[in-house]
Order: sequence, then structure tokens, then C-alpha cells
Amino acid sequence: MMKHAWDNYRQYGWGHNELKPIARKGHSTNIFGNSQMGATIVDALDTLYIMGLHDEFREGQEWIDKNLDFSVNSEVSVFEVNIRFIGGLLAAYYLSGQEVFKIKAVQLAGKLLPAFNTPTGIPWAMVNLKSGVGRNWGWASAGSSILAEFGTLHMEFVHLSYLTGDPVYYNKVMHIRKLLQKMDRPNGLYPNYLNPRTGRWGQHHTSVGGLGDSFYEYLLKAWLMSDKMDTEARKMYDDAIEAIEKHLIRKSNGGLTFIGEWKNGHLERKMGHLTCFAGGMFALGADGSRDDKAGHYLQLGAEIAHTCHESYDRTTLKLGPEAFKFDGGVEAVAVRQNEKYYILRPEVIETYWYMWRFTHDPKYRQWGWEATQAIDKYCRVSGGFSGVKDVYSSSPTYDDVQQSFFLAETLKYLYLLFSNDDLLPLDNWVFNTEAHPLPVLHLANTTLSGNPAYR
Ligand code: DMJ
Repeated sequence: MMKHAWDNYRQYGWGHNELKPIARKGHSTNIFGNSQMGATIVDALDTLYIMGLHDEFREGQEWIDKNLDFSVNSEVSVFEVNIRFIGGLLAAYYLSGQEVFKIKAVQLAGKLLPAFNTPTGIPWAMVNLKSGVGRNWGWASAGSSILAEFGTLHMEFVHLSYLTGDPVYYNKVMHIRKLLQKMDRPNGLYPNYLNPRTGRWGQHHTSVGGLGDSFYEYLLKAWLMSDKMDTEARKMYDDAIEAIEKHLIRKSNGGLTFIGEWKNGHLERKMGHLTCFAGGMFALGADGSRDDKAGHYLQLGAEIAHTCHESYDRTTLKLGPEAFKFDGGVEAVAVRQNEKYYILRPEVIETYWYMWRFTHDPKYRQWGWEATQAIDKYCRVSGGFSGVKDVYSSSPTYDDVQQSFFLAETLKYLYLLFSNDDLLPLDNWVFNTEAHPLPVLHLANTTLSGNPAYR
């Protein structure tokens, strides 16, 4: 499947950000700006490497060496470029040792730094790579920046400081953390919106899915990647998860555990496909949890995995919808037409893989295999892989996009699910939110200014 996705991108979309597998041409969205930055190449590199597709890896490396240029007049998403490009380049560097990846990651990071020039130091969502001018998404509440965007920079930025010896990156993300620590949190929850001019929360919406998700993930992973020295991050994670369990996690009438969203003073009994990553996160955070509740969090991870599997199993295509409800007699099923699509997302498979690593219960491989077969049957087209618009329809239509995260994440997690545990052991590697593995840093003897955890 990886060969099919890559070869078709190579043939029809080379250098473009993504591929339209039916039209057989390049594709892009506003997150990548208006420039051809080869997002699929950068996102796919480490998957190619791990799978032993070394010729393809070398081709990708050559393209990056010769063509990947960041001095372009293009406005990109700081978050997306960080997780896909900087994360992808750093992972490729750590796996292969090829300097070009480190050099490009550092060049790109330099272009993102102007996004932090706001009155509070909370970065803009978008930055123009040439002018350095930043701004926020027009749709975000009251000109706010997004929690899951400015809160998902930590891993990559700490690695950049580690690799360059320049504390600037580390200081930027630690500043964000310090600011968040000082703020009041309604019910102990972090709202999704924060205004970078005033330092005040926007609307009090809280989500473990879109707009919130990877902020929580990076608190846990900051602790893990510091070899468990960054106890400040672990405490923030534990506090946040306790509030989430209290206010957002419920059991449906049919006994399915789900994570809802806090909106306008009440709990919306709806869960997104994106939220399904949390099963894996709970399992990953079980060891080291407060009051020795490891068993509890592993169980919670298993319950979320089960619910998300049900969201797949209750469809015609055996692929999960974008969002599903637990309301009005409905359980784990999408209600609105515009929530019935599957765009090759990884989160459910990601959770299967973490649960597999921690339990070795064969049902996770079984569920992963069901998803593999469904993707291969319903999303494969002759020009690559496409998302589908309605997972409840027996004759689905295609969205004609092969997302770069399909190669970075979905296929990588599937490959890992069917590999031995000694391929990227979790004691030594921490995966960024785009599934790019970064090594645990043993920094006891290294100085990264500011945080005692790194002294
Ligand atoms: C990916 O870019 C990352 O996993 C991100 O954290 C959330 N969205 C997509 C995949 O669905």
C-alpha cells in the first residue's frame, strides 16, 4: 500500500504537496501556502525508511536537497509545518543520520520564529515565510490562536535547541507553557481559543479532538522525551486529564465510553475521529500516572479503542466517520451528512497500535487488519488512495485527495502494528503528533537554559 501511494505520488504529484489520485495531478490546501513544498515527500520519508524502501527514501532526500526552499512568499500554518515538515525532517535525520535533514529543519524553524512576535508570545496560526508577517484564522473565536496549534510545538522545538545548542526554540515553547500555567481554567479545563494580543481565553469550548487534541498529547510526550525529568509537564498532563475525565468522559446508554466536547455551558455528546487518538494517549500515560492509577488508564484506553472500533464496525464500509454521536438513540454513528466522510485519518489505528504494544491483546491486530482491508478495498484507486465521502453508502464517492498524513501516519502505524516491539521501542522513541519518531533525550549533563528538568 505504501508503494502504491508513493509511486503514484511520484508519477503524478512529484514536488506538489499532495496528490489527487483520480485526476492524477498535484493537490494542495491553504495550510501549506501557495508554494510546492513537497509535503508528501517530507511526511513520508521516515515511513519509507522504516519499511526499508531505501531507493524511494534516497529519491525523496535528493528532492529535498535540491528543491526544498523556504524563502518563498507563502503564508503557511505554523502548526502544520511544524508537525509535518520539522517533525518529518528531524525524524529522517535521527533515523538516517543525513545532515541535510537537520539543516533544512533548522532553516525552516528560523522562518517560523517571527510568528511568535505577538504581544503575549503566543504565536499566530499562520506566518508568511518571506515577510514574517503573521495572522490568525478568520474563523477562530475573537481573533484567537488555537490551543492544539500553539500547544503542539514543544517536542520539535526542544529537539531543535538540543541539536543546534541555540536556546531560542526552547525558550519560545517554555514561554507558552509558563503563560498557560498562570491562567485560570474553567472547571480545570483548557479552552480551545486564546487571544494572542490580550492573553485572554476566547470562547470556552474544550475538546480532546480537533482544536485541543495534541496539546494534551504534547504535555505527556514532553515528559516522556525528557526521560521523565520534565515533571512540570507531567503534572500539567495529570491535572488536565483529571478534569477531562470528570467533565467530558461519559458512558453511553449502550455502555460505550466516549469523550464529548464542552460547548456553551454543556456537554455535547459527540466524538470526533480525531479524538480517537486519546485511547493511545491514555495507555501511553498509564505508567507514571498519579496515585498509581496505571490500570485505570490502560482500561480507559481500551474502552476508547473499543468505542472507536464500534464507530468503524457500525458503518457499511467498515471505515470510521469523521464524527459520531451518542444521543437520541444513536450510538457511535454519524448523524449529519457532512460528518460521514473518512479522509484516510490515522487516529483509530494509532490507538490500536499503542494498545497492542501495551497489552498484546490480539484483538488490536484483528481490528487493524479489518481497517487495512477496508482501506484497500474502498480507498484504493488506480492512481493512489482517496478519502471517501460517505462511509454508510455502499457506493461511496471519492474526495480525490491522498492526504500526506496517510503516508506519514496511517500506513506507519499499520506497519508497526504488525511488526515486533523492537522496531522503534517506546522506551527510546516518542512519536510526534504526525507519527514522526524522535528519540528520548538524556539531558542530565546538558544545559538547556531555564528548565531545571534539562539541567
Ligand atoms: C494529522 O496531521 C495529525 O495527526 C494531527 O495531530 C491531527 N490531524 C492529522 C490527521 O488526522
